[in-house]
Amino acid sequence: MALLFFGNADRVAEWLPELRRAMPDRDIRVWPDAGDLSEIRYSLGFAPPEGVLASLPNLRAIFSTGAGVDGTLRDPTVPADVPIVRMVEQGLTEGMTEYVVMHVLAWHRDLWTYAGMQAAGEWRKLDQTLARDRRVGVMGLGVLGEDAARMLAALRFDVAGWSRTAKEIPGVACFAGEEGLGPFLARTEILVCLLPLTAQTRGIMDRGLLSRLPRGAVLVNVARGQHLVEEDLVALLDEGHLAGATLDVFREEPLPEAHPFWRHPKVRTTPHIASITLAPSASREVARQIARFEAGEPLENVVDRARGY
Ligand code: NDP
Ligand code: OXD
Repeated sequence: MALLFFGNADRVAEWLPELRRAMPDRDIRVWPDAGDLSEIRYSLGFAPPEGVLASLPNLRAIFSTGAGVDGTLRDPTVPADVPIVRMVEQGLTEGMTEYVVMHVLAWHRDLWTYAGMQAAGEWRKLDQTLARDRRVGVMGLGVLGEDAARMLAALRFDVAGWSRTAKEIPGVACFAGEEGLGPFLARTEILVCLLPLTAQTRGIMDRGLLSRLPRGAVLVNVARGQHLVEEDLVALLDEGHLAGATLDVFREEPLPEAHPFWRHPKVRTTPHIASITLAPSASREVARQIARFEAGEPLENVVDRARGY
């Protein structure tokens, strides 16, 4: 009943001791040293190499180290009858909310403008807006989006959210579906993207969608780089329709050296660290799920293959 872990050398060094601590009796193997493939019951990784999961004849569950499973699902050979479990873990949620709050506050309180003024030796006071008068919109009201929206609302921001199906979240104006998108965008000054990457959401943030934000709006993309048409964002920033962007995720990662985002004056980048799955707590979560599964209980946080998330 072995578990096969996928990751580069750094990830293996970080995760292996934690997996062994969380599941001391489990046979834990690291790809490509998988041994007898018929002994593998579980896999764990962010983007296992194409074809490998299909080569495991007795695989019972595929665990993702990420909340997003686009890395697993991009392999068309992943067996359709094996459940994929995405990572839902309190530390991952809290980390994301911290990042979102940090960047929303930074744009809201003109942190980057003041940083530029300090660099230029310029002493000048900008107008101040209170959070209650700042309209923030969160696209994706799932585990991460809802937590971030609630925390922003607790900080008194005027918060709205948009999701596929209708929601009710105290303190958050909820919009849903195609018909909800227009009014949601029209009232959003700071847009946070926390959608999963699916066939429906790939390229969703293009010129058409971003132009529906009010002039001077800001984007915080912490979901996936493929949600954004990067050239459209650069054009809208250069034209002045958008005032800035925080980008944690990119179409190509690592961000290529010559990419304009590195040096664009209105863009702040981080290297896909908005929230990092922490090996100790995530290993305990995988151990908990396997224990449930082997006790005959259903797995939690299973991906709906038809929806893609
Ligand atoms: P969930 O699956 O819990 O939530 C997804 C949300 O998106 C749901 O509210 C869902 O709507 C909504 N949604 C999906 N498709 C559509 C659509 N077509 N139109 C409108 N709404 C849609 O995901 P999580 O909150 O756990 O994670 C979100 C994403 O965050 C991950 O997929 C991953 O890509 C990214 N992420 C990034 C990290 C980073 O460090 N940068 C770290 C962790 C995650 P409904 O509720 O109606 O189903
Ligand atoms: C995730 C990520 O999906 O790290 O969890 O991006």
